[in-house]
Amino acid sequence: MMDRSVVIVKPDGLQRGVVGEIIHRLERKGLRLCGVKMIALSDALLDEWYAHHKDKPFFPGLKSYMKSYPVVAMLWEGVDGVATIRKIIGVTKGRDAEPGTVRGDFAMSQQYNLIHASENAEIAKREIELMFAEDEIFEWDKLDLKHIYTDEELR
Ligand code: 3AN
Repeated sequence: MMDRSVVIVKPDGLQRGVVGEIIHRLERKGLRLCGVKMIALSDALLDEWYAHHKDKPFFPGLKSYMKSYPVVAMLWEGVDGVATIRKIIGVTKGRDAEPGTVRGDFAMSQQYNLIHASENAEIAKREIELMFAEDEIFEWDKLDLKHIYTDEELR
């Protein structure tokens, strides 16, 4: 089934100049870009976004890091897109992430790990509502889908 993941190139990703690299990897994979914008994250949004981390000792630092520079927020879609993109980004700690993943190839830190992607389909739905207005999401006919998936996979 097609699903959508919110991908954020975090402030360190912007500073490290990997925005294009990340878009390139997701594009090449065959995923469809449904939205993209640069945004300065607000306190209110971050409180909701990272509600599950609000009692963690690293929460204040995480928030100020996410507000330190703008981020690039994107919406990507594919069959099992959420799970596929989690594999592409690698595990949270850059030092542990497999080579070949975004974090494995470009990150060392547990906090400065360049990229966010929705953890599962349910969280993705909440993140899409938080991050994108309806008119920022684009349904467009990706003409090579028939070469990326079989008809059965697209059903
Ligand atoms: P992921 O981004 O891999 O889903 P989460 O949801 O556990 O990881 O954490 C969200 C963000 O919080 C991470 N991307 C990272 O920036 C930061 N973070 C997570 N764990 C730690 C930690 N132990 N120390 C500092 N920052 C952390």
